[in-house]
Amino acid sequence: MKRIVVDPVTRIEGHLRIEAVVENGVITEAYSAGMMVRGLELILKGRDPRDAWAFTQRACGVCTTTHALTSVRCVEDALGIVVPENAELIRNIMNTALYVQDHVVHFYHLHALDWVDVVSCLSADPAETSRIAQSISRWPKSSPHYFADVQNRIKRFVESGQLGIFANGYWGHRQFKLPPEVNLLAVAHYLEALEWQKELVKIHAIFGGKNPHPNYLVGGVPCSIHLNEVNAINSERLNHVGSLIKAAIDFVEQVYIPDLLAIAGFYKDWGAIGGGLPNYLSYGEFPTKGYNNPEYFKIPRGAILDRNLEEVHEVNGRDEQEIREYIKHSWYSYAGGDDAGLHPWEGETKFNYTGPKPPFEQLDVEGKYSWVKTPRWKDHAMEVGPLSRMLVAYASGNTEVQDIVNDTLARLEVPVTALFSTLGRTAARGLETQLIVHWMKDYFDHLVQNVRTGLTSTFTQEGWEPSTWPDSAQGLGLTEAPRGALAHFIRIENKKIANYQLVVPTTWNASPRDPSGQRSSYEAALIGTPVADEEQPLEIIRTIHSFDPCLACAVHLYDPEGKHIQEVRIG
Ligand code: NFE
Ligand code: MG
Repeated sequence: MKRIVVDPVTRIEGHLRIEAVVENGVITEAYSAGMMVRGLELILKGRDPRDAWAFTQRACGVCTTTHALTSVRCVEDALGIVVPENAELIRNIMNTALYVQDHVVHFYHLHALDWVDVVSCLSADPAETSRIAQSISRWPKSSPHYFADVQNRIKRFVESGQLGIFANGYWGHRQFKLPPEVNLLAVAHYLEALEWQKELVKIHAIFGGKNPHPNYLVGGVPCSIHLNEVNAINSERLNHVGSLIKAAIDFVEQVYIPDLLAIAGFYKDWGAIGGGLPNYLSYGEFPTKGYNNPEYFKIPRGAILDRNLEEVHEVNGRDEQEIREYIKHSWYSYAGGDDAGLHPWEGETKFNYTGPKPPFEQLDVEGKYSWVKTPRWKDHAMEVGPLSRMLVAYASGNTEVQDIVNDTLARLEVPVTALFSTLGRTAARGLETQLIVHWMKDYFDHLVQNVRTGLTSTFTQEGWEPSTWPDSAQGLGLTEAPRGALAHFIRIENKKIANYQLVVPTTWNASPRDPSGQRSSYEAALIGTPVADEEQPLEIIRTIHSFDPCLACAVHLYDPEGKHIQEVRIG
């Protein structure tokens, strides 16, 4: 049967190919394939474990810092290192800053144009846009004159025949539902968010020297605190961080969340589309009493099966029966054969490309068809990401999460089942941002309080010296990256890395089928999605983008020559 091919899916990181079978206007079958290959796990072998963060962080520039954080946690776990409280707080501030920036950028720059028709905003009445803006928010940039200016900028783009960054949308598609005035509002904020996000990440530069890819350190953080020292984290720098956090709270509360709710109100039907898998996994995140005490994390660790919010299952990444990766449909081979599943401490990375020479018409979905491995939790296919986190927190009885979720469902007048959907996934990302931006302030206030009382330590030397290490050790780093559950696994032999495996959020969500034929998140979520126009499969993009794909993370492997191995084809 003929398949719609979308390759590459754009407005994501990395190369993703989707093939979907459409019958009578509805998707009945779908395949997701990672079309790039890289090689971090091989590059890490034989290196000093204390350097692993710098290599793994290069997996991706979007969720920048998350792999470094996971890596230092993993190595510290292996070597029994416990970092000082200030280091945990600074890591939390950097991680929450990443979340807020990443989620806002996803909403406006990677996802909004699936719902917002840029060209339609040319026919908007700026005075009416201004009235709408002022009715949903007290954000100051909201005069008729301001929106008329934005409209003129877009008009000049369109008249020049060059839409620039807006060139490739399905403009005019009949599934765009917003009035021109709301489209104009969203486009104005798209442009503002671009400016704003580059300010926020200065937090990474202040604590980690730069962004993307700030510096990390096994044993703590690579910055010292001294209020009057020019080169340290001093009063001026702390004040700068404080003002960036304040601006972040304003932007999230006055721009992102009002826009999210306004746009969602026109797309409530997407609360019944794109649900996919009924299973949700969260490793938990944001330690309040240290990384080794997950019972005190702000977002809990746990798993939900069959959408049963009455029960949260315990998750143990060390149990070799729980997390396993399969390669039945991925271009790798295992010594134990194609049906084997390996816990990542025993993980293998051996390429085995069996597909035709690209470009090709169609994936061979009976055989291997992706560079992404297939992770499973107790052999269940699991969705990971903001929706999983909010559901696990909700079901675990976290009242902060329950309140914000219940309030939003009531405001949108949608049932609780609307969470299990494309709309629910996009809403969950916004709601967690609303919580996390305040947690960032809490961590910052706590850090300032510590410094005021003379507690300035940011690093421990305990366990740093290789002469103190055992002959062999293994460690596990669990993190919730913005896109979901992220794990690094290390085995150390004779002071060097013997094996290092990354099991990444997009690996869970974008993977091909497992040996028993179970679909992963993307493939499952597309089933039942309506497609109004097969030439312009906007609906496929909406559901896939709701996961915020990152194939660079998912296939953390480099082609040795660094060249493209896949011709790009738009289907
Ligand atoms: Ni490259 Fe990443 C995040 C990680 S992948 S973006 O968030 O880890 O899904
Ligand atoms: Mg991996």
